[in-house]
Amino acid sequence: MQIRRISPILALAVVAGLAAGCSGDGGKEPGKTGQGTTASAAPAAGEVQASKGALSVSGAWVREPANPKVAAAYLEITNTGEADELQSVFTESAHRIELHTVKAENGAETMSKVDSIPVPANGKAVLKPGGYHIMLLDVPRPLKAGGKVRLALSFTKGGVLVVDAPIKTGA
Ligand SMILES: [Cu+2]
Repeated sequence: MQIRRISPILALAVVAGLAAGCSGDGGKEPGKTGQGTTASAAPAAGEVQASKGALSVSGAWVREPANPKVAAAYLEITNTGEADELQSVFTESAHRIELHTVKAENGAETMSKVDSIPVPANGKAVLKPGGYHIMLLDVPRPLKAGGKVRLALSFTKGGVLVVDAPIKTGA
């Protein structure tokens, strides 16, 4: 039996549970970097980082931000089933998250908020620089390359998938 809509509270609980032990209370943690967990090697390109039902997620990463208060996360969602949508994302690494797309207007690229990101049936949703992305806002602790960000991705039909997105420099 499948629930159509996962409650934000439940998704948050998933993240909180999995991230237990590395939360801190917003204060400084001398000697600790990133999430406080061991940073493993970055996953190989195309490697599936999480899967559930028809959905799998690969290539998740977060760009080390120039402005420490905001960051963008990118990943690929492969769907072998019916059309779905990425509805919301939760993380302990940001106080606020929005789903964004990039639009070209008068030759300038601007980001705008979207309610959800479509995941086509038997297809892929690709979140990448210059396109759809997950925007992390009000980031409490600086995100540094070598660390990682745990993201809980909540889908309309597919439930919640959790991935660890390595923080990297670059475009
Ligand atoms: Cu954005």
